[in-house]
Amino acid sequence: HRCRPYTSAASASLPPAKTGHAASQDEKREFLSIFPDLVRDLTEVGTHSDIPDAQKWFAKVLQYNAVGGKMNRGLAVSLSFKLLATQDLITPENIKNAHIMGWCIELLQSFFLVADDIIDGSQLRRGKPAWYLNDNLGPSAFNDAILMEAGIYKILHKHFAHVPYYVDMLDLFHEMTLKTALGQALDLLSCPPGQKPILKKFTMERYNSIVKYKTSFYSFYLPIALSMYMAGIRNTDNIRVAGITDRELHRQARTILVEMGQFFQVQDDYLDCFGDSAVTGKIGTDIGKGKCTWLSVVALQRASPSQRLVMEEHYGVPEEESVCKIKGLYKELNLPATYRAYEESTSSMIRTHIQQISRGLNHNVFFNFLDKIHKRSS
Ligand code: DMA
Ligand code: MG
Ligand code: MG
Ligand code: MG
Repeated sequence: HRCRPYTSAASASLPPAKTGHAASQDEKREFLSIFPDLVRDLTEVGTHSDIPDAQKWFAKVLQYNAVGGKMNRGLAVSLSFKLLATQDLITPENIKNAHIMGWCIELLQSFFLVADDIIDGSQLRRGKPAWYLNDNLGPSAFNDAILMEAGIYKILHKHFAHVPYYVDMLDLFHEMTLKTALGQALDLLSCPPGQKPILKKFTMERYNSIVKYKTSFYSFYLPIALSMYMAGIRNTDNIRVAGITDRELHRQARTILVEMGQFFQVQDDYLDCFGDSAVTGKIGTDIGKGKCTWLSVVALQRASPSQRLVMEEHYGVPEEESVCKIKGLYKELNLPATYRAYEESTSSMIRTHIQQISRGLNHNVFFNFLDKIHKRSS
């Protein structure tokens, strides 16, 4: 019964568009305040009480890994829901449900980050040692990533098993997880372990596919799609009182959000090399690991034959000296200035695209999300 093609009631008679805003301190506090309840759902619900050691460990994993980020993804669900839903649906209970969904995205993110840091050999995450390095956990951190992923479905079942869009929601989480993992696979295929990165594969087309899959879907489409499902809540007679399960609206939202995600990952790549660790809370590894990044792709597009040789020789070599050579080359090729120009032109292009999408979707959902990432330094 999923994704029934409704004609959107919202576009037929349009109320004045709400403008919305970035998350206020109060909203962040409110979002954070329900986290302990979710940890309790996962660790003290009476199930698994015969294995208290594992439950205690799970709580510790959640505490260390799920909090401390910017929470952009998690907060986006309620911010967007408030813009999309009719006023009667914006109740404290529904806002809380949006926050719970938001935390499920944060758990998905934490699951991927714990794994990503192991894979990428990163030292720092959110200003703390990456989980696998904390207390010398090493490979056993891998199971903790699985714990967090499994936690998502426990929470969704507890809070949403009765809602009409439960199956849509589960499908969406599963689909986003698969897409992200495929993106991570593609990311890794550019730099096979024990080999030099395959620079001839470093095209902009390939890069765009990697980041579309590994970043855009779960970071941008997932929160907005969930808020769209929620805004489609039915009344007690199961009549849809306002709703956005419309396939065409989802397609339009996805197109714009994928673009935004690509923009976001270009920023992530830039910050990996040129960002301030004190602000990003992480230490870059892309050059040493030989990742197919926006910087490496643009560098290869612009490199003279001798500069290409520098890339062939030093890209993907983790030693400090090689990493410095590559950073020097990036500067020689003026990549910081190119990046600033890219940031300006891409954000204004995304703005134009937002203006072109259906009026059935409040454009401020997208403008607000874009405002949050434009010119970011962390
Ligand atoms: C991250 O790509 C993608 C996922 C799915 C975690 P990345 O390795 O560039 O992220 P980060 O810079 O945060 O390690
Ligand atoms: Mg990484
Ligand atoms: Mg990675
Ligand atoms: Mg990165």
